[in-house]
Amino acid sequence: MRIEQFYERSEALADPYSSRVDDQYETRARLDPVVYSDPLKDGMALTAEQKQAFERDGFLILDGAFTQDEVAGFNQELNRMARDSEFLSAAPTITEPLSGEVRSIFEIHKVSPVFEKLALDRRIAGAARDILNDDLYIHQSRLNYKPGFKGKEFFWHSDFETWHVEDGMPRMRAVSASILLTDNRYQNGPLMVIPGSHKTYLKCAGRTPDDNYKRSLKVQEVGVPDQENLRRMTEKGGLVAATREAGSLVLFDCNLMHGSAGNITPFPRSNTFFVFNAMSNQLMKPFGPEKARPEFLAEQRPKKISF
Ligand code: 6CS
Ligand code: FE
Repeated sequence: MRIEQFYERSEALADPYSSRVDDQYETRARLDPVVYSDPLKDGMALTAEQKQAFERDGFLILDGAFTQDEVAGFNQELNRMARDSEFLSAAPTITEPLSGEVRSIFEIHKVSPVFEKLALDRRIAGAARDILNDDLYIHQSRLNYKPGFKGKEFFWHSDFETWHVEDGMPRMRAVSASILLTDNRYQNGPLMVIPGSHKTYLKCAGRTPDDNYKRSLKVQEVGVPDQENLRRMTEKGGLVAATREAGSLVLFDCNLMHGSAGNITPFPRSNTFFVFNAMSNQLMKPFGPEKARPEFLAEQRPKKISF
């Protein structure tokens, strides 16, 4: 082994969550808590039982967290944005690999007052606070359209593996909140999760290509699990699809293995996502590539949110 490979490897060995440093997949125990507050005490938005369920499963689904009127307002904003070509050309958008249709819009909490207000709603930020038990900031937000007929899949992955390697998120103290804007049916590519998978960190094989985000947000090819580990995880934890009505809230741990199938039905499967990170878990330099990803994907100047 060349001396620089030795140091590269020894640096990687010093990082308990190193990934994409060689051609090996390896499962490691999670070193961080899941719920950082007292799971026996009710929080500001979640009961003790809900916190215990989140700790056990790595996710929690709150049916009907938002009323149909509120959902109608969110969809009005979604359609306004999707129809405004000037807005789309300025906003950080990612298009579908084949059709060119809008796949995701990022930083929706910065470009839309409606979604900024939603991100700070106590039903969402309060739940994140109950789990992370720290001052919070928004690491990333996005609107996934998954349009009818053409919405492509999001292959299995742990968000934390990407946020650690490519953004420099040090530990597992972040939570995603997804609000379903359309009915998520088993036919139109709902979010699928592997319960309990958040407790195992999967170090992935491969190397992060330069400017990986330009490809990974359309089709993720590195930082994705191998079939053997995926099979083992699903045999252990099963598979749950968040097939719920619009207005439901899905909270999931940063390291939960999740993905979603493509959408060939006429019904769009649109969800918003807000990722809350603990202020004590602010980004360092990426643990993988030298260059950090652009700010629309990973907040580099965190400001504590008040809600
Ligand atoms: O790379 C990321 O940050 C994004 N990629 C996926 C598939 N999920 C998390 C996040 O939005
Ligand atoms: Fe994800």
